[in-house]
Amino acid sequence: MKTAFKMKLFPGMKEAYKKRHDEIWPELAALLKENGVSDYTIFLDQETDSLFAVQQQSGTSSQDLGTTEIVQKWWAYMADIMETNPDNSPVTTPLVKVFHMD
Ligand code: RM4
Repeated sequence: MKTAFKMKLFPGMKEAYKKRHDEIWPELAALLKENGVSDYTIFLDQETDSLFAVQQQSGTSSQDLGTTEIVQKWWAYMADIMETNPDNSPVTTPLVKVFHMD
């Protein structure tokens, strides 16, 4: 199942965000894959600093893994450049699919 959600980057943090994701921790990538997350892409709207994430998930969403230590460390690592909740999880808004074409 393909799902999408948006997050919010702090202004001027595009390069930092991209660099950190270009260098995503192998253990985080492995955890995502082990939990059935694939084809996971994040786009940035440079006008609004909104981040749009799209993922293929078999059950668990990438955002459901916050009980794991590696995701908690990643969220803490990212918290200085994006909007987060008190637990460092990204502020996310689920997006509604309105069109799909294979
Ligand atoms: C994002 C955010 C998400 C995480 C991805 C890998 O910046 O932290 O929660 O799933 O990175």
